[in-house]
Amino acid sequence: MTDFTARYLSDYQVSNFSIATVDLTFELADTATIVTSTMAIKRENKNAKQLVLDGEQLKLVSLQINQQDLPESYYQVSDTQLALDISADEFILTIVTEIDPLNNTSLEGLFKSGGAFCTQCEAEGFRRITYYLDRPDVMSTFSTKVIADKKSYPYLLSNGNKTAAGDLPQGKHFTCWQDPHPKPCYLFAVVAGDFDLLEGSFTTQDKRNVALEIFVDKGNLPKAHHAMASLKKSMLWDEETFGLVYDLDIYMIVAVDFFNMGAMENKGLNVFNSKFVLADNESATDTDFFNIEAVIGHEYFHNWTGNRVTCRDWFQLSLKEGLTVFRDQQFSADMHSAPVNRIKNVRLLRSKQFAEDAGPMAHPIRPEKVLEMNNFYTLTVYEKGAEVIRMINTLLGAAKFRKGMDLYFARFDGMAVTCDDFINAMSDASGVDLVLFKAWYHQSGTPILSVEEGFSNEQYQLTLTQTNPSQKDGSEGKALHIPVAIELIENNKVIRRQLLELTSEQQTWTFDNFVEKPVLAVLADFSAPVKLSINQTDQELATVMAFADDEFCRWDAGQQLMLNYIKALIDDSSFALPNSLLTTYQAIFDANTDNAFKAEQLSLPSFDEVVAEIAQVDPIKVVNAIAAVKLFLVTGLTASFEKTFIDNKASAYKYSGEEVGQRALKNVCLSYLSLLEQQQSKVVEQYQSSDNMTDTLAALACSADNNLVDLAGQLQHFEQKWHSTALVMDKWFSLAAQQCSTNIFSSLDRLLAHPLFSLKNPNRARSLVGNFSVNNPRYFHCQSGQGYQFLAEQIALLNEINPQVASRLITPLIQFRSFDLPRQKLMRAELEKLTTLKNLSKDLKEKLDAALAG
Ligand code: B3K
Ligand code: ZN
Repeated sequence: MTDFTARYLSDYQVSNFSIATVDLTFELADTATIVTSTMAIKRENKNAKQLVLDGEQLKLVSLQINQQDLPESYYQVSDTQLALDISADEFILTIVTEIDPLNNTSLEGLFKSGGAFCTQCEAEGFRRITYYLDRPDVMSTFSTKVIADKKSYPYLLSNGNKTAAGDLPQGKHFTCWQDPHPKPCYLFAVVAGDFDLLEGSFTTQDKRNVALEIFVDKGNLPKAHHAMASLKKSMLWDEETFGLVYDLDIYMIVAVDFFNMGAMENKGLNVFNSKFVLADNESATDTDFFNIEAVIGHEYFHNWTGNRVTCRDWFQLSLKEGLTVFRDQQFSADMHSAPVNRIKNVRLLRSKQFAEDAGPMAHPIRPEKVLEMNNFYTLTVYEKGAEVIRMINTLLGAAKFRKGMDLYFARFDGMAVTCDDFINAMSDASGVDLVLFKAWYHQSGTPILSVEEGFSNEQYQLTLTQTNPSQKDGSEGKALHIPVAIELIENNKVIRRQLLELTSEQQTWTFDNFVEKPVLAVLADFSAPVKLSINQTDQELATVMAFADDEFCRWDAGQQLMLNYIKALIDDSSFALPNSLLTTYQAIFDANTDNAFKAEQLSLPSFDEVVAEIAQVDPIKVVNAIAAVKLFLVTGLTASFEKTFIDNKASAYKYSGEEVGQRALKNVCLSYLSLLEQQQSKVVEQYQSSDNMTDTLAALACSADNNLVDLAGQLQHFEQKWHSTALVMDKWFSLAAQQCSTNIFSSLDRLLAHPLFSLKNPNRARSLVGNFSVNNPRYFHCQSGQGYQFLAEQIALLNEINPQVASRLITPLIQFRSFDLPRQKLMRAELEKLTTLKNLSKDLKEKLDAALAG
């Protein structure tokens, strides 16, 4: 019987016992791996009588205290715990457990991914390996011995440095590892397998040599070079930017095909979804190359923000995740175009995090109540968490922010701490008062920032008002400390730039000496994660688009303009779009800006971004309105789209900033042109002539989104060419699921039955099921409810196989309140059905309860 008791931040207590050292031995076998754990334990709280260890899905084989068997009357075992009555204050506890990695489809704890053994312990997976104090504030020194068949598993890896290795009878061998840095068990890892190994090295600023090793499936070595280069860039960047130097002699990355998320920062032994390691010019897109560098960076940066300084408890997750996302965003911005990266961050936040904040699972970046911790690796904790760190950076300025980071490490290196500890370090180092700012950590929901302007007697008045949504407990949302960066434009020139700090519900600023009312560019660089409510005329928006200094504002004004017209079309589908829009859009083509930025300017707000703006909207109206604006623009400006498309056809593929920008711009133009029948031959031609995955997929997406006649042939050709490359077949399943056709449901059935499809593989499940429900809105939201039913059926199956993946994929259904009442009813009905599942996981239970409450 699953335990559905929630845990609360307010219940935190320090551990009654500590574990100074852990020695682990793994005797690896498919269905019966034996784990021996020997721990040096000390009672820290004299009043604590029982030692209660966490453990799930374990077979207890034996139990010894100081090498003596413990009589059964001294301990109790349940489905989730091992409770021991021990009188000694310091003792050695030896526990032997048996586990079944082969049948572990949840991919938590020890499991098999393809032919390799690997582990995933964060958040609470270590308890599926052995009984332990599975909480991040219990930090111990780990040593590990791994034993396995030598032929099948030539590489036996764990955290830290290798201390011994040798052969054993019966074709087995062993390797021993010692990690000198005390760590919580969520950072523990073991991997065993037969890999190709790419070796490299990095010399630290203090002239130490670090061996870099990337392990990939046999035959994939040529695809690991970009990952290696990215790792070296990350190591150098962290030294140069934050003075943070790597602290072991070896850094290993293992790429596996079956993985619940992107990657995991285990100390000295990262495990990665192969999607974020493998790339070559033929099989990877520009986005893949970019993401690999970003995720390699993210995991590497965790070595300091996460591993050296970790979380006291899981409610503090954003301490390491928000901060590390901020760091990886800064890294990407330094490696590529800062404004384009910022735009991408904001698009993600607006399309996905705003929806989460408005939905039933809304939570502060530091949640207060959790049933299943894995449900809280969210866009809120990660992306909004990063925005909160960014606001601190904005309020302090870069130099003081760096001083704050230095103080944070000086105070807390080797410790498990809280978000408050972080903010206090920032405020102590800088002298900046962050008391009010702390509310960002305990308030959920997206603030609305309303802007009122006034002008009289050469004075410009700006009034900012913040409205914060009411909280889950019914309390009112309180005023937050919001940094609002603005520019004022007069005569097509920015003449004033200022950082305003809104610290109460409403404040007014007055600016003197203006001949006429200036044009406002607000939220420069998106200085706060808020929704903006502002009435600017088309003329003002066009001025901001053309003359603001801040690139984000220039881009955002264009988005605002388009959004206004998309909304008008949602209200009234016969609304006539004005020709002035064409003039404004033509100016984007004509401006002397870089291609990647232009590509972002030409891209309309996405389905999700529009949904986030309108209460209880009819999703089909959203799809139609966006399509109508797109058609209007391409019909009016065909020549510009066509010329830009042709001018940006690059020669042989190269992954470099300039070419990436060219391809992005060209492919945005193709996406517009593909709406016009007489232009559709361009799609076919690009598909046929492309030498790279970015252009191939762009062409395929045009075919799928417009259901072009060539789609079937293209998909077949693509499948023949790539059927044995797993990561590329994920793309194939995604595209096939995106087909905008009335036949989609029979296609989906065929895809589910495809020999290469399996719900057990998270990447596959996400490609097909996830992509259909997120990127095929016309059919996911079709009036019959078939789309919702399809998703719910797959979730029901995944509930048994892999609850974490099931719980991720359910997101579009639980956000039903964003849509009109008929859809709400249909989606709700599917959710209600899911509540009756046998063996309902905690992951789903938590979300279903939240969604169906009230
Ligand atoms: N810390 C891991 C995520 C673990 C997710 C557990 N469900 C990867 C990362 O954020 O870097
Ligand atoms: Zn992370």
